[in-house]
Amino acid sequence: MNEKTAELTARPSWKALQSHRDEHRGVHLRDLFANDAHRGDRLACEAAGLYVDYSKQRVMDETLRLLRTLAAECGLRERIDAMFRGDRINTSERRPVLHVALRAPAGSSLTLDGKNVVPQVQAVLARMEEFTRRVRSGAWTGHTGKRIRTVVNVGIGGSDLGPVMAYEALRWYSDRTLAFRFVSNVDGTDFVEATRDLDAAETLFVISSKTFTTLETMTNAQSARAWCVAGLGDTAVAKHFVAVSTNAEGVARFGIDTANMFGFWDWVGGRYSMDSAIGLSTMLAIGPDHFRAMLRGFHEMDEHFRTAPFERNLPVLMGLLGVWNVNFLGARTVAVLPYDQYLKRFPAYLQQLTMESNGKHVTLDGSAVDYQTGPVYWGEPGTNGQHSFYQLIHQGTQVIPCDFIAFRRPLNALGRHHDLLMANVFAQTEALAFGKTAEQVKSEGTPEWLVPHRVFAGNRPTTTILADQLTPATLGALVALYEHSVFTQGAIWGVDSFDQWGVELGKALAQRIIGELEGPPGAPLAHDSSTNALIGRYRASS
Ligand code: G6Q
Repeated sequence: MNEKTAELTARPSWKALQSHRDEHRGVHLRDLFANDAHRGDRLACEAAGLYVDYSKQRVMDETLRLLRTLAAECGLRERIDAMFRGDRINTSERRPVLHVALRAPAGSSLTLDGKNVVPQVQAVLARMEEFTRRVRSGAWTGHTGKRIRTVVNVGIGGSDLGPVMAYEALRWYSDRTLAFRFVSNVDGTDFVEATRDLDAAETLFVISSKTFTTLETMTNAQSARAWCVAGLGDTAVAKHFVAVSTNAEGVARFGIDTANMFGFWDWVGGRYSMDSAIGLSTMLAIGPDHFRAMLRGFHEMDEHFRTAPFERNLPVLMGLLGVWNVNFLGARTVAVLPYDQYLKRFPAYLQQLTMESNGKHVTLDGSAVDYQTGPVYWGEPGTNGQHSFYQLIHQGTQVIPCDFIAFRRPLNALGRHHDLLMANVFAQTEALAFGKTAEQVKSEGTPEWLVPHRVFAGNRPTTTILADQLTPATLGALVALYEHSVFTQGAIWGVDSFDQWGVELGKALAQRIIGELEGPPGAPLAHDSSTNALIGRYRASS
């Protein structure tokens, strides 16, 4: 049993925030806007091409001041400096956390154990660029001399969600003569459906796995090799497989020439790796120049996070607002609502980034937390969500803070579509903040019995992130914004945002059960009665 309890809730600023919340419980966003004609401009901030309006969050100047005091008491400044300094801030894995080095410009310096890591990052980027140019120009051909038409990224978790999200997000910039598929699930359906209409002679597999030991990826990679060999013979593997990994030995053992391996380092966490070599499929899709532009967007946000005062530091503000909503207003989930079809996988990507990072029950020193940590993130692109779950956000019984993400200019201008899309963004945040009172409903001639159903309480917190257009640089800045706001929250909650021990137990139990499913049919089982019965039924059917 865990003896120690975390100190956060005993901090003076935490207590001050609780009293502040209790004192202003009855204050509605309607009042806050009525009392400050400039609130909408004042509580907004811009950096790296992202305009963030947080005026529709349930905060006052005093709330923000107290949140900044909390950040100071929790040592946020020191934590940021420690990350950029290459300290081993991922303490439970004893690793530094240096994804910011992945987007540091050539010629700059970020040192780890006295060594500048930027040159090695740039060297891998240069190799990725060279390979990308060869594939895109047709200089790299398959085993039979045909050019590559389809790239299949095989990976899972951080080695899948970033690549697939970025590919979808930047599809507009992609080379349409190349097709991209993503295989992650160990469910054979994923592989079979992804490859059923492909010609092996024109297909390139990118096996993306930091460790090169992950069960799902290794299983899919073996199936991919068998599929390729069945079509083209044993000697074809060299021209149809490349690897992205930190494990050169594992790559070689699998049969991929390490000359066709793109490396990265143990200081890049899986969910923070889409801008490392794990982004090879992204670079193949959008080309080296757009990839570099994406890195510049990331870097601009990194610099903003590192240097801007907390009053106008976007990741810090968003992180602190998240803490306010979760720990003081009782929010348990956050909805991420991109009003851009290209960002359809962004909520899924953010789910891993936020929930694997901050879904923790102990602090860095192993003390049990007595407060909520990471909330559940979920979402769908607008306007689709409006016709399904928005009902609960507007009139349900729980506070669901929402992040709306939108762009001033569309990538696909089509008639009135963009005006209609954007009208919905603005309308939703307005409706959620201000609602509709019973008096307003009655004044519209609504029959008395229907009035309660048509009332909107309002006071539902939202943030709107508005950028000019969805570009590679904007995507980089947007991802970095969330990465660093997750970091900010982790620093307040005192957790290790860079480990993921919670995924281990299920993996280990599955290893044992695999043996039981594939072993002798009648072998005795020693699980609980439920697990025994389920395995028994499965074995009986196979
Ligand atoms: C992310 C996690 C996890 C990881 C996958 C894939 O932060 O560590 O999602 O990315 O388990 O791991 P490999 O890249 O090693 O196959």
